[in-house]
Amino acid sequence: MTPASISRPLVGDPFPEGFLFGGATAANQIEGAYDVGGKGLSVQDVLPEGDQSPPTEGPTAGNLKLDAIDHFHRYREDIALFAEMGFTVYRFSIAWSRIFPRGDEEEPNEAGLDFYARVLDELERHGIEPMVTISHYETPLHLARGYGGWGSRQLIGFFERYCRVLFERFGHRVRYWLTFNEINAVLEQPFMAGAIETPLEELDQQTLYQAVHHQLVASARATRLAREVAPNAQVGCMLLAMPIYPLTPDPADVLAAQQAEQINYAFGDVHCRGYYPQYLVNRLRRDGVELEITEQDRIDLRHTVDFVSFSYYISVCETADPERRVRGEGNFLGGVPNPALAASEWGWQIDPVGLRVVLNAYWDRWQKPLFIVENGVGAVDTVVQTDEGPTVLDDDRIDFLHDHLSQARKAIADGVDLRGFAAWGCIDLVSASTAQMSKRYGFIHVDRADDGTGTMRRLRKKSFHWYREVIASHGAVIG
Ligand code: BGP
Repeated sequence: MTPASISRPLVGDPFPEGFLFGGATAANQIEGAYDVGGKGLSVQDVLPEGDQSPPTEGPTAGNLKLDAIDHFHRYREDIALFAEMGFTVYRFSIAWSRIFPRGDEEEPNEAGLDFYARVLDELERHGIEPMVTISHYETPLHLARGYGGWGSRQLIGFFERYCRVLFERFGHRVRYWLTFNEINAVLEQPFMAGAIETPLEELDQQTLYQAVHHQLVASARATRLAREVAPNAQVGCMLLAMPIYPLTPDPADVLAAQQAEQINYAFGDVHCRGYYPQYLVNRLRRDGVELEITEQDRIDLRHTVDFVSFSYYISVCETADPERRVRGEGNFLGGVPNPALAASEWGWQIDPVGLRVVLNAYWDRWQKPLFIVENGVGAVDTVVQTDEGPTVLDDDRIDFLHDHLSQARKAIADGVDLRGFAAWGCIDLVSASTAQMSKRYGFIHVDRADDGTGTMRRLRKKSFHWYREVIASHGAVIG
């Protein structure tokens, strides 16, 4: 990916030409049809409560992801709605277990490939640029239970085989590829993100960081492979971005925040620099972790990414004072709460300026084009009757997205090379952390409740019309 033009916009200018606006989803949160067309089980099919309770033996009634929002059968209708909003990019994931049902087969499942070929047909028909996440918290369950998940080096080979199939089949149709969704999340979510069934409290650092290493090598190998098989493809890493502020100006807090931040930076550093940063090497050594890194691993890691993509929802604080180090309520993404910020209904603190902080920090650090591939707010929505029919008057969601886009635009004016914005959960979907339907992010309402009832009818919310204007004006309506 070549650097953006040297003429950067000034504050108040519209988003740069070619800036992509759209939305993002993940297969396990929208498709449903969990056992249709030869699909195998993924780790999500045994997580009926997200990360709120341990995995079940097999799929159970009440796991909303099994049917999700039935996008598998309604993708045409959904993509037509995205097109109506004017999306120029749509990020979705390919379910690994649709392509390799167990994960360790030699040959792919053609029915699974056919589904995504049809999704791509539809996007092409509407002129929407696809962006594909290769692994979005949906490792085949067999790789978790038969191999110990990403703790096993063998997964690198299985992942590479899966990537080869994707690049060979779709490399000429898909320009933007993301390897692992929120790759740093494995540190907090070993099962969802790393297919490791041992609970975090019982998991030793050695196994955890070895799994991290395997994913980093797999990601680099995917990048290398893309260059061979699909030369027009651009491969990006995908990070969970979460700026960590010092809780107070006490230098001890500033240092604690910096050290906590490094743990997340390490993932981007490896992807962008091609080797482990010294601070991580030293820290692991201090903690008695001895990574098994082969010579070939080191060579593979040198295949650095073309761009950096990330999700952004919240910022958190850190302190050196153990008494004040109390995690906030927000599930999935913890951290010490910031006394200056309000929170969403799920306890996620809302910090638009933090997005500008992240954008500047990432750009300064890595000098790679950036892409915001997730941002939004999970909220309870109420369907109301209006003269134009039923809708959701989601002004809070509009304000949230407006304020974040506004900060993104300011970061561009600061000099950041930002290429696009994909709103998370552009259509209501099943939450990753809580597996609820009621935690809604979409511009499009889906009639399905937490108890699984509902018609699955799609409805345009007020934010649907707002986002259409944002895109039509190429962001000029953003203050
Ligand atoms: C990110 C995940 C997404 C998505 C989002 C919102 O961490 O990449 O899959 O779900 O968070 O989180 P939640 O669904 O828990 O509200």
